[in-house]
Amino acid sequence: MKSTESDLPENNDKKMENLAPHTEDSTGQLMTTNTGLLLNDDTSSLKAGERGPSLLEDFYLREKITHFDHERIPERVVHARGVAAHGYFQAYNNSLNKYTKAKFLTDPSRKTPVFLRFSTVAGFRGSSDLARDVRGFAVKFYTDEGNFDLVGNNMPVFFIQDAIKFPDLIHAVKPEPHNEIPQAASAHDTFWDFISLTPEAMHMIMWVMSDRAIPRSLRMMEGFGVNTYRFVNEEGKATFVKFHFKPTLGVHSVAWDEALKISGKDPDFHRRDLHEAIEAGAYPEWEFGVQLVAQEDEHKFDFDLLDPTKLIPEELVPVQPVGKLVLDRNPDNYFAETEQVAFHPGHVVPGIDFTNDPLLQGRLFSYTDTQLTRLGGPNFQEIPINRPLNTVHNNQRDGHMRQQINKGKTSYHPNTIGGGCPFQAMISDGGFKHFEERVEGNKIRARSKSFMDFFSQATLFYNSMSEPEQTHLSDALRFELGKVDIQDIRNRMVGLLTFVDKTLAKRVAEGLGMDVPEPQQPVNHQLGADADPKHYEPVFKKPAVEKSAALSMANTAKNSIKTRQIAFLAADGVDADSLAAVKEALEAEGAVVRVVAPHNGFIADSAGAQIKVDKSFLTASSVLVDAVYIPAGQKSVAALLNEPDAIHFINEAYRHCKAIAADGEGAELIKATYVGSKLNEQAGSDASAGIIIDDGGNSKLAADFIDAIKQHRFWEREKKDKVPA
Ligand code: HDD
Repeated sequence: MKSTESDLPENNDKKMENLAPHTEDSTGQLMTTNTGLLLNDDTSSLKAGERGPSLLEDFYLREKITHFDHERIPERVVHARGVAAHGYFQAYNNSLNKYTKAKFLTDPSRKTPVFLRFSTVAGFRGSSDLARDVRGFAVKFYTDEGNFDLVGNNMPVFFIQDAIKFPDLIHAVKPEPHNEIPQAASAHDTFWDFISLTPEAMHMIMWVMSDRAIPRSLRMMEGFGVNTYRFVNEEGKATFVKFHFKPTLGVHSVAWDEALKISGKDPDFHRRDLHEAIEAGAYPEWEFGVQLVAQEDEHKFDFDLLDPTKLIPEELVPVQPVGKLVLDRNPDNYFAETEQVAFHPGHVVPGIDFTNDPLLQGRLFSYTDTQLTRLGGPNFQEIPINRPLNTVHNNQRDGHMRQQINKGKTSYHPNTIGGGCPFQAMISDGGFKHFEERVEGNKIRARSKSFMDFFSQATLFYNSMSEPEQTHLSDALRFELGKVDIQDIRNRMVGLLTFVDKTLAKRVAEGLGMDVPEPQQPVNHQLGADADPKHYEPVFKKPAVEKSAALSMANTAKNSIKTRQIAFLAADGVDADSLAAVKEALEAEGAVVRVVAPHNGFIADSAGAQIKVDKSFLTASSVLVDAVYIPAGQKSVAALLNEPDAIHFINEAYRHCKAIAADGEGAELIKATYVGSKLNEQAGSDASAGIIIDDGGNSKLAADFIDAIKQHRFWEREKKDKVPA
């Protein structure tokens, strides 16, 4: 559409004045080429005659198509699928002063901007959010002293102990090279082949096979720094530190059957959930905490602090809350921000330093290296999302896409011509100084013997699970190994499981229709033929604690229904009061109500008012919501009884152990489902947990429903039923 003269802005640049640098807003602007030439026609290419060939002279056509041809950059080799948000971090107090000189952690008056990118690891950029996988949890803190990146995961340990095995691990889990199958899934031969030969992975395998690998929301996951880092204080004294983020909404997951269905119904489920929550002002929050270990206590544990396959049980070292991290702004542009952000565990600030964890040491090389290919050269730090708050001064120059215009003649140090600038900072001015760790030893390719306990924390994790969590874990292993074609791999895996827990091994073996192999000394197949086995022989230990409460999601916070999605199944004639009263009660607690009806548009309630339909049964699904309510209203319920999708909705919500409530005639719909028959048979038993029906006797339906939603799931229903859904 052409603009009329009166629409024209006085000056095409005027509107840009109020924008932050690097942002563009086309509102009210005229279209230009990339050189700023005002464009009069973006619709037709330049031709020799109306029906003639296009002309090479058409500089605009060539500019536009060339730009388009180069719109894609290589995706991340791992963690390709991601979503991010802006926010801030603020310390509660200065309690960390004793341990670190990092100002953003010790000065409660500072509000440090952050950018947090969540990701899955194995899938391509377009893969489903609900793959069984580790989730990346990478935070960039834009501190006044430079950027600090905490590049962590939602699980506190890792598969391997040494970065040299990372390419092998990733090659094994990624789609198989001959046919590029499967997408975003570890359930295939090559992954389990590698794992079955790598006993050090067993602890991490417990985490990845647990419900942590299928989160309900990115807002309901923990974050962990995984590797052990060091704090360094003003006096140069160091303390070991492990970083934790605990979500205020608690840690929650979906069921595996649900995850599979979400992958089809809404593969963007997590990214949509994050985006919508932030747009609605329900800002995701985490408490940031640390586990601190004095330098002199380095060897006091029965595991090695440098071994990234181990966690420090919170019973041994509690997590101290340090501050709050809040996400309160969605990116303006996915590519410019989320895709181009470059994280690196080596981005540290004074007060934070590394340990000799061999995984971390390798990571310190990998992350800059990968950006050179992904972002095209050494100037990626100049991309707006990667720039620090403070200005950058050094003698690095030139290269692809250089943005900075360095003034002056000198680009070397030392110099006199430039007055010696830029100067090196004194440590007292905040200059970074590496922690002076004393190091000595032979040059040797080996692992420490203190890394050779592969099973005790895998057992600790399994023992800390609730019964339903243990069942989910063994079901996940049955699923994954069930997709493995090579029997030897299954045998080796079940063999390794016997060292974690014999019952677990038995349950998995039963599912696979095989016998549990006789326990054999696990062999570390990574060994070269002439390697000294003394360095690699597995060691068997009893964990110092037998159970750790923090490892089970059953012990998480269950005190809020904020941002939970509740489907109201309704049709014309729905009882106005029954709908409005429960809606009001749920919304007052921060939940989101979605009216699901046989058709889009509007339905008329019993009082004749028009109720907006959020989704029809065609596009809605029980797997996309947390709970279901069926309001009263004879006509509405009669219509729903004729709607097979409504019956399925309830059966499926029941199968996935969600809270279900019905008011008045709404109970008829429940009775018509499989759930109804179960309720009759087993009233008052586990089968009816989380089902709230007001057939005249329950005056506090909304309150009971809210309590039920807070529980997240009634997993106890699971083992009672095999619902046809
Ligand atoms: Fe890594 C990306 C987390 C081990 C090499 N890693 C990447 C991301 C996260 C992690 C969250 C995505 C960052 C983003 O959103 O852009 N990685 C971890 C954790 C590890 C770990 C918690 C173990 C403690 N990673 C690890 C090793 C290596 C790498 C051992 C290589 C030696 N990771 C990479 C990488 C990536 C990456 C190839 C891909 C894209 C990127 O770095 O920027 O360099």
